[in-house]
Amino acid sequence: MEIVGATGRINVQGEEVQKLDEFANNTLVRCLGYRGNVGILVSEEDEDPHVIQEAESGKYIVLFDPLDGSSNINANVSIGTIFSILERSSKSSGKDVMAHILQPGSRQVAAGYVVYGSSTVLAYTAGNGVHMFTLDPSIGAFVLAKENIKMPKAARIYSVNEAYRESFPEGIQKYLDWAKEAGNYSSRYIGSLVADFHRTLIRGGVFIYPGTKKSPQGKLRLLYEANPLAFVAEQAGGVATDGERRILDIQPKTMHERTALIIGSKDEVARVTSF
Ligand code: AFP
Repeated sequence: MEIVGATGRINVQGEEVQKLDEFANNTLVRCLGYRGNVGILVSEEDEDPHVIQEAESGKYIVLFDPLDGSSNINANVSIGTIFSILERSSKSSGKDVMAHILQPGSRQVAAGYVVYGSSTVLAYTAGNGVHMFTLDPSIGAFVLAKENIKMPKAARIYSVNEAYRESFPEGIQKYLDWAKEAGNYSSRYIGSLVADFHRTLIRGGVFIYPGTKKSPQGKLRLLYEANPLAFVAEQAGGVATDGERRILDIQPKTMHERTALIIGSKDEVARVTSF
């Protein structure tokens, strides 16, 4: 039980750090740090990047949320790991670490996530479709479960924390009113982005986390939450926007930048943004 519970520390995002957050972060930093081709690591848990190699050999940058949805750990609800992989920018010098990190999501070479749920599932894209694997603990390996996953083009499911409704932008409030009036929608909200997104990938619908009064820019992080999921969504035929811009086109200004996120089935995202 040493591994469950809070550490008593508050992270760079102002959130309570769980022991499992630290464990996941240390494991990823240690394992990725050994790989000769990884030059820079960016983690939700760490204020500064880990620069492993400035030399040309460390050509990849791995950005990750080591344990997304960690406030759900104690309730045994699905949580996960989200990752984005960039290549060092050829336009910048080897030593300009931030220039390599602050690239738009359209430059990701691969991205994906792992959900620790009723089974452990890995979904990833390297720009040629989305592929899903299931962990087989008896052999200690991920086994291909489904190739080329496509997100349903439309589905009447919305996923949003409606407790914040009054502080949502007017268009989102109008969409929610319209969906209720329509009478044939389901609401699903886990509170772990990675699990809410995975359901949206499989079942369709839309996940919405707009700007609120408390977090005017949105709560979710652009570089290691919105970008990787947007890449996966688009590769599966879905859409991801901040309400105005395609997520993958946003030029990041800071490493832990937040964004509003509307992501999911093509038709449903279009409907949300039409109000
Ligand atoms: P934690 O990792 O601190 O639990 O945050 C999870 C998260 O960033 C994301 O996974 C959820 O979608 C979102 O927060 C839920 O936020 P609300 O509790 O504000 O709905």
